[in-house]
Amino acid sequence: MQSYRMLIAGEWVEAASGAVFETENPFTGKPWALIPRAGVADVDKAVAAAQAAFRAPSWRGLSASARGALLRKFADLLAEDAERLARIETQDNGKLIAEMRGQLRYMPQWYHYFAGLADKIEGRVIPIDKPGVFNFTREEPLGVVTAITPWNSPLMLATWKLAPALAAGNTVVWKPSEYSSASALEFGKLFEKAGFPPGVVNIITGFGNEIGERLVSHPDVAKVAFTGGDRTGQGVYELAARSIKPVTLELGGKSANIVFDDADLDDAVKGVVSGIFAASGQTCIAGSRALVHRAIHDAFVEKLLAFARTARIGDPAQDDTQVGPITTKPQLAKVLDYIEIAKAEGAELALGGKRAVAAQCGEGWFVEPTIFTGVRPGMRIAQEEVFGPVLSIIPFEDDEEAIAIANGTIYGLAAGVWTKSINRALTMSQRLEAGTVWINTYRATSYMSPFGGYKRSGIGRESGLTAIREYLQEKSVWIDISGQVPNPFVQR
Ligand code: TXE
Repeated sequence: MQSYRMLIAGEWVEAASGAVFETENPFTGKPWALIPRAGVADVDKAVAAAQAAFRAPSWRGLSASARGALLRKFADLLAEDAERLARIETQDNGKLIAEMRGQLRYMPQWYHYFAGLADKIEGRVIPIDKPGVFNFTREEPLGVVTAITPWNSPLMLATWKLAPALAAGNTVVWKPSEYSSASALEFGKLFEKAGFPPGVVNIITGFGNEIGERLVSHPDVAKVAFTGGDRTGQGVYELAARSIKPVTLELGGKSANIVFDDADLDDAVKGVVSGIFAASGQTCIAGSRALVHRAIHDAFVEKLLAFARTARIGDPAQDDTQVGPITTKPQLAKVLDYIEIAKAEGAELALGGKRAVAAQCGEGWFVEPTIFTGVRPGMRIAQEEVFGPVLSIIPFEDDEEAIAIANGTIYGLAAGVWTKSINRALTMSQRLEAGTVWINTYRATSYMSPFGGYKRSGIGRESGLTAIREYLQEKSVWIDISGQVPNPFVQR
């Protein structure tokens, strides 16, 4: 079994306690590597290293352009190492190799984009209302940022945090999910190779319930950037509030993919399938509710079932596999539980509904692509995030009802709209309460476009121009140019 170490202050180290944990391959169900199990002492060491690096001239003294150059160098190394990292991630979290190759090919763009922004972070001169005074602003980094990331897209979701945080001049303590630490530790080697000073990026591995609290509440951590489940996110937010820390939170959803009666049904079928069965539904943007206009409901469902049945399930490391395993054992149990809940609520099972045990699934943690029809908006299966390949089809009568159902959850991460009408497309883009609305497409994201949630789906935005603001603070500088400091006892 392979043994990993974590990255603190530029050194590859074991946990102070020497403890390790096993990480498992979801396709074989077997452990394949040992990961350091950090404790509170390791958190403190990593934060101290990041704090020292933040203040050191080797980072603080770098010009913004030099910071950008480091990020570009990192992007190039990442591109060179893409295939290897893709394979490790597939082995550790069961994502399809085909998807991982796509992600890794695209990921360097985040570093290039934010490298380009690094030396365009500018303050303003304020035409202040007081005579004899010059006032300007500086945009400054926050300090030590902790990035806490989940297992569903380990490197990509970390990239969304690391690229802007570093471009803005912060230092980072990154804690990947305990279910997907290996690729993070491999990734860490590239920061070293690119020439980032020691301590600028630290990676500590371990369990959220053991070290999460210390990371979030540490007095020297200036900001928390978190992606994960909404309960955990709520706890992180409450804890961060106690020490008045800014947060960005990305907390999943129950996104609606709305198919109108004027849609191209073949396209809509592809969009709905990609929305829920890609990554076996383990994406925050999963289109887990298909809202379908009654006039086309039966025709749409027939086409959808026919297409969904063609999905090739199996070994995620094979190029032509289309549906891979569930990443974690608890998640497998959770998905199967929700299937039972849906049945008990009276939803009609139209496809799948079981743990997949086909020969090509081996001992892996697979769930059959599952589709429920006749789902009512108030059912738990239509309200709660399953995070698995389980689609709920909900019929609707008209546009108003579609909007009411789509907006009728606590979440607001994304929505899809399938229509040929430009009026309807624009109206929907305005009225849907979601941070991202896709029209006649689904799942598109880019380093250039802001991503984040409305309502309980989160706070703040990742990617795009606005993302770098999440990692900066504004300082106002006042300079007296009158040369006359007034008598403080005389009111002006
Ligand atoms: O996530 P957690 P889990 C949803 C999905 C899934 C559910 C649970 O519905 O079924 O969350 O998944 C760290 N303080 N999403 O349990 O716990 C943890 O170590 C600080 C949605 O895996 O949110 C990991 O690094 N950190 C989603 C990270 O939080 C703590 C992605 C996320 O784990 C902590 C994943 C604590 N007290 C799951 N406890 C999305 N938005 O895409 C845990 N962590």
